[in-house]
Amino acid sequence: MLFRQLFDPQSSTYTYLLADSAFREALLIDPVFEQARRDAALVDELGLKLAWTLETHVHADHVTGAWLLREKLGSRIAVSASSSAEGADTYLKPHDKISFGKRSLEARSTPGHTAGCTTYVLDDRSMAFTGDALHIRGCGRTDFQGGDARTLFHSVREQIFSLPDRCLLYPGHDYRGLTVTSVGEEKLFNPRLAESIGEGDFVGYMTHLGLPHPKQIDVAVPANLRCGKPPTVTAADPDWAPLTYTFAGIWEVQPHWLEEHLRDVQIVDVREPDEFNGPLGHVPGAVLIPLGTLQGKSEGLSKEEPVVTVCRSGARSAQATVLLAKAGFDRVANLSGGMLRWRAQRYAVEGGSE
Ligand SMILES: N[C@@H](CCC(=O)N[C@@H](CS)C(=O)NCC(=O)O)C(=O)O
Ligand SMILES: [Fe+2]
Repeated sequence: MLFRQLFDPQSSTYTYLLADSAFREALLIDPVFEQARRDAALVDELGLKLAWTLETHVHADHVTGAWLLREKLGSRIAVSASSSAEGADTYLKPHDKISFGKRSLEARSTPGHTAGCTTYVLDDRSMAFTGDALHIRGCGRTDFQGGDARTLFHSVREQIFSLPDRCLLYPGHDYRGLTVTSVGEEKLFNPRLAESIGEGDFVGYMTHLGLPHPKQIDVAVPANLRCGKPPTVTAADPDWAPLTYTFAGIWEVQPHWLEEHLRDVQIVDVREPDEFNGPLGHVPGAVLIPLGTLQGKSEGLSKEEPVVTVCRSGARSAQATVLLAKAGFDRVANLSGGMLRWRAQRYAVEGGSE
């Protein structure tokens, strides 16, 4: 099985990619709207087909990427039947299974943080994805969205602590940078829910958490009740060129497109002068602005025309797209493979040697 733990720093949310490596079929648990491009690029680069997105619950702090990923990749959306969300493809009931290749996850109902919370347990019970029912040495709050401390206490004790001690637990969030725990560990050390702690103590603890509401709650809950479908807009990818988005977070343009559109864009070569005038030559019409001087010199560029950045291999110019985006250029892409690929594919150059 292929497994990746992904993180959204804005909301401290974990998204999990699971795939059957032989069948190349994948699912994502709790994707985040703003990270959907990143997730789609990873799925693509790993040669996977995204079959499902699964939600552990209707989130109050971020918008799910489920709808956007279905638009991009044709994945199907699974949510709990008790979630009240509209627009999903499957509504899961307790103990339903979601398959990916020959592997599967079992949906266990673990309400308490919200009324529709679900924990997903891998077929061999080696891993479980608890959402906000159980965090590492903590748990989700119980003060909104049908939350209830007594209900959460029973969910954790009966549905999660009944798994083998060695079962690894992956939470929906961690606010301290911790990544994984296990059933055995939480039974001993969870300060709210360890086996030595009683139901009354837990309820007292949860009643006095005193947390402010999540900043995004008024946007996130209505959006998540539509599985992340925006009220009006559609997925707005840049359309000035057939760009690809890499998992590293960079928009790229292919050499064959640039060759046909040399006059429609500003080409910025970010190598050093001796490389620009050296044996590889440069793309016809390119202007030289070495990466180290780009921040000061980008005023000379127009924001009306898209910018394509170029370097030897595509690494420095990828960084240049980030700097230009920060400077307010909203149509910027990196030349994929840089001058090395440009030359290998025998496109025209100025200067350089054969
Ligand atoms: N400051 C965060 C708060 C996030 C929050 O309340 N998270 C929920 C999960 S959706 C929770 O249960 N937090 C538990 C905790 O912070 O201990 C925000 O504004 O988004
Ligand atoms: Fe939550």
